[in-house]
Amino acid sequence: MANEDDKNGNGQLILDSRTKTKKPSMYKVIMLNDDYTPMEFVVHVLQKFFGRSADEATQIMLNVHQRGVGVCGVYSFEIAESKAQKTIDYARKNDHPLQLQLEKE
Ligand code: TYC
Repeated sequence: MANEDDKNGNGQLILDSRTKTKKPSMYKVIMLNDDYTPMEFVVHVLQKFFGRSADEATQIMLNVHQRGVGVCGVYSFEIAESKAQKTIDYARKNDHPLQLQLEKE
């Protein structure tokens, strides 16, 4: 709370220069390759849960397929966790083993 010590001669509030505001950490949602999830399903979830266009989703899916991992997107922790969990739940409901992980930036 501000008190008289926090004000200058004109009664204006002086903000403490030591007061630090930290930006929230960002998290990558990483998608892992597997041998069973169909390519079309991966493209579909990248569009449905990560707002990717058909072209972007196809490119990300092919990267994961060829290199083993790929980035679906970067979000605050809560959003990243929610998107990863919804995607995994949806994959399980459709009997696919698709796996995702969070990685702090
Ligand atoms: N490797 C899978 C296949 O050949 C496709 C795939 C791509 C699966 C990306 C998972 O995260 C993944 N059907």
